[in-house]
Amino acid sequence: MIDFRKAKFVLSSASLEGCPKDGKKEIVLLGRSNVGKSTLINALLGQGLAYSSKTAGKTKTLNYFLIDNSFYLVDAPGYGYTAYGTGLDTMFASMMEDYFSSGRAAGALLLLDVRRKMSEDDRAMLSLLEEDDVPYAVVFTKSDRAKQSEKALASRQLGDIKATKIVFSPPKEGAAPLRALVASFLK
Ligand SMILES: Nc1nc2c(ncn2[C@@H]2O[C@H](COP(=O)(O)OP(=O)(O)O)[C@@H](O)[C@H]2O)c(=O)[nH]1
Ligand SMILES: [Mg+2]
Repeated sequence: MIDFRKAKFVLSSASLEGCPKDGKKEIVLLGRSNVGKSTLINALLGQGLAYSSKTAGKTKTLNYFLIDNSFYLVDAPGYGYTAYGTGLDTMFASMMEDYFSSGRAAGALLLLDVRRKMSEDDRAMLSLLEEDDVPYAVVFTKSDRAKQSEKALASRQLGDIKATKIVFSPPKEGAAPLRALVASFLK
């Protein structure tokens, strides 16, 4: 059993060269700014770690949290607020392309706001995951604010996308389903 409460912030890096080299598995969290990534990390870890180590401003870094001395949770920079409003900015896009093609990610959680339509950026992220065969799950956030009909619509938007697993967050049962999801990528 992984003890998610045994967690610490390790480093932030704007390039693959600066990422840990100890070969521990990594689970990466992806999603637009404000989708609820930090909130999800804190729920998983049962503590407020993600806020305190949040990098300020426009710094686009991969933020590494070591969990139970066994694997990394990686908080990827939020996208969606670029200089031109739409489209992944090129620095960020190429960092994520390098990241996924490096094979570092044992799994990914793509966070989508249950009440919003998927953006171009969300779809670009999905394409990267599919191209590099990264196992991933979709986590619909803010489902406590959504009606049942909105949830149904959100799932349908995914259409034929291959995500094997879909979770609505925050689930009534708390963090357990999310932790199980993360653990499933570490087998
Ligand atoms: N109601 C509700 N609010 C949420 C949820 N997740 C995040 N939020 C709120 O959405 C805002 C952005 O969340 P944050 O975790 O900082 O997003 P990030 O930019 O993706 O890291 C904050 O005000 C959170 O309190 C959720 O599941 N339900
Ligand atoms: Mg955040």
